[in-house]
Amino acid sequence: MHPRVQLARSFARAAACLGVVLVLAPTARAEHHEKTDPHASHAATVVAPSQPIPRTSRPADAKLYIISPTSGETVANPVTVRFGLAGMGVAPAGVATPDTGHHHLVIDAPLPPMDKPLPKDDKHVHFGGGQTEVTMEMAPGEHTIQLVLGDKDHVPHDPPLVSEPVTFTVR
Ligand SMILES: [Cu+2]
Repeated sequence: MHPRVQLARSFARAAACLGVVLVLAPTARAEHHEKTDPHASHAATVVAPSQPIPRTSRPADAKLYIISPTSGETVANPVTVRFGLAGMGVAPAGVATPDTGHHHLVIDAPLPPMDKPLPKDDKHVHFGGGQTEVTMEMAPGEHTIQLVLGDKDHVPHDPPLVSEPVTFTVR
């Protein structure tokens, strides 16, 4: 019994080593082919692409808009931005209800890519709780804001639902 247990253990250890080798081998082979064989390199690209992120469809006639402030307006701090959505509903992040999404405010930044989760930082603010307005302090001067609706995973819908940008001044 005792030697058999030892044998089984060393087999398991060998299998574990083999497993590591098997996992690493395809990568090493792909790198090798990339350098030596252009056809194999192309095949490797097709086999292992970055998977497209699933997108959520939405009603074609939905509208996203900024109720206030309005373009050209001058406002005082704190600034309240009100979000408008028609033809769809607001749902918190993580909730998979058809034809819903949550608001994202892009502040003084270009629109981010529409085929991946929206960034989350000072210029890309998520309202994952289902909020429909925000009140915030903004630096005096001109600002441009834009709304993007995101699905439960913070990914813009297909097609993306984006508001017109609004440029206003904070005094
Ligand atoms: Cu989000």
